[in-house]
Amino acid sequence: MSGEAVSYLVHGADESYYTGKLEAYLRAKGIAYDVRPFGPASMRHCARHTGVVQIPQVECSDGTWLVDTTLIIDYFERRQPEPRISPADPATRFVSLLLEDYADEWLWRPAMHYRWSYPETARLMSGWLGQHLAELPLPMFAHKLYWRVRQRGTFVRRDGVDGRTWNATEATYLSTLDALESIFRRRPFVMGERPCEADFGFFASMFRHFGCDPTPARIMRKRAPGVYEWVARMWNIAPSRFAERPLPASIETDLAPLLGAVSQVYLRYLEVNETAYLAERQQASYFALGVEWKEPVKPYRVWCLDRLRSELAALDAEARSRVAAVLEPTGFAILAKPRAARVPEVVRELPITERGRRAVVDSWWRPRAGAVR
Ligand SMILES: N[C@@H](CCC(=O)N[C@@H](CS)C(=O)NCC(=O)O)C(=O)O
Repeated sequence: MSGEAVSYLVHGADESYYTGKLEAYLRAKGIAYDVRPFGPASMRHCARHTGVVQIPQVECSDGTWLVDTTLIIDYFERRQPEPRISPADPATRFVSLLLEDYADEWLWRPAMHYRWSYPETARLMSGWLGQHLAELPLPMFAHKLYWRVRQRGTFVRRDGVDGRTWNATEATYLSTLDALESIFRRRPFVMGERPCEADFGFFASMFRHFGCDPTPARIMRKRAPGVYEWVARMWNIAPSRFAERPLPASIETDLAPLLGAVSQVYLRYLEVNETAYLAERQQASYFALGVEWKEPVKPYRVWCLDRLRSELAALDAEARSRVAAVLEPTGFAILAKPRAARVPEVVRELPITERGRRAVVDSWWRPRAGAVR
């Protein structure tokens, strides 16, 4: 199918984790787009079409809509395959998707912590985000206060970061920097000579939060200059910069620290989140990185695990055994389980062509009070 006539308007923000991820992907594909900074009215407009209050959301000139960066990448990989981002080798592609999901979801908490727990960064970023509320008749200090209270309350404190988990939260960022730094000493992108899903997953936090917010950016520049350079390489990406290079076709051994964290920490957490969801509990609690975490159950991440399971189930025996060989047995076993009895219906198939859905949900796919109708 040709997408030439369609133009893309990204409702998003210069401060946003997932908007940065999507922009880098569109730049890599050579897909032209415009960004419109979100505000209360534009979010209502988006939610009327997609049922979701989150950014980014893509309004296509043919009247269709795209949401969820993981699905948007998958959508364009099928619609406009060249230059290809997704590895052709099935086991390598699975690991790329697994790392993308891990980076998207597990680095969100440290990214929010570094932005909202340190006053210098929180002051700056609440000012930036305050601009998005300009259409509301309130003074700037009120907009700034709103963001500081909302973001720190929802995404830091209520998401399990306190005095006991503070160091473990920061250790996640620091160990990821170390793992990526040693990879970028050997090659330009996470899995090989050109970017794949895993690069865009890591880019979400590494660009807009860790690479730009003053507190974590200072750490990145000092501790991991190779990661800092990769952030710029990813932002300056264009088809001509990688299209002639080979697609990654093997799982390099230096991915072991990242895949170890996926197996030992992330997949176990995903399983706990799923069990709590199925039991209709509001909270998930688990031990990881030497501490106990308590956080809200996230329906969206039940869907993430389900999606990874479906991808693994679609592999042939040879590809599955190559994936099993790079994961710890317990992590692989979680992925190899059958689908859960109940999986939330998260995003309708892309592109979204019909207006509205049953209920408006937030970015963790929880029903939103005061839904837009
Ligand atoms: N899985 C979604 C996540 C999108 C998301 O969580 N975006 C954040 C901003 S970067 C958001 O809109 N959060 C909603 C909120 O703050 O309520 C994606 O990949 O696009």
